Amino acid sequence: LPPYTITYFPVRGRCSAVRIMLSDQGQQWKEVVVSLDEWMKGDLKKTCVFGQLPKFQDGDLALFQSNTILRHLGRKHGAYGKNDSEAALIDMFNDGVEDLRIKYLKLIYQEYETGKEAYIKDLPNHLSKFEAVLAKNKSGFLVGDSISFADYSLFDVLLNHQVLSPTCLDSFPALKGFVQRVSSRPKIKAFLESDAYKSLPINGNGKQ
Ligand code: 0HH
Repeated sequence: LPPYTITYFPVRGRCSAVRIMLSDQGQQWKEVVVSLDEWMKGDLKKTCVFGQLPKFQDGDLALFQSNTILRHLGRKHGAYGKNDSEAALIDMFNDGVEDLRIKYLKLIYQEYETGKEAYIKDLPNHLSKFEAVLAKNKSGFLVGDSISFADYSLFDVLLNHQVLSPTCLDSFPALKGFVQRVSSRPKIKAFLESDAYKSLPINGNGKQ
């Protein structure tokens, strides 16, 4: 029986990096898919610490907050740096990815029609920061010489942005190389090619 359970809506959304990470780490997990109708009944919401999904269960431990889930898996599976300094830098980059993710979600859910053009125009200002980090760290990862939960989150956000704007990485060779390398890790490649991944929309409102 897999020790992990993800309870979430039928989207990639805030679980995509978690699922990519679990796949790459060779883990199995159970999915509990919550329809919008089911959610609207309100019973599940009442049991969620912040009234939101995803929920992640590791045996008896129930976690909310997608970045908390990533950190927990980082600790358990050796994807949180090799010392406190690396862990702090990984936290920093993950928070940077979260800032970009929030901007992206605001565009998708609040101002897609009116804001897309300006968003894409401003995007290099954000991508260039991650480009500089990856260009400097020759290992190909954000921090140190092995993959961390922040890499999985950056990877997921970059995949979403390539759907939003297919050419957005063209002037960022380090980011392009990063996406290519992470995509071709065998377990990630298999997951990205699976129906479990492909059948889910990125977002809940049909925009991407
Ligand atoms: N900071 C939290 C985290 O990182 C944010 C969680 C959050 O925003 O975990 N949860 C949202 C769902 S994520 C939530 O629970 C966005 C996906 C929306 C999919 C909608 C359903 C589509 C069905 C096809 N929202 C519900 C709520 O707040 O009541």
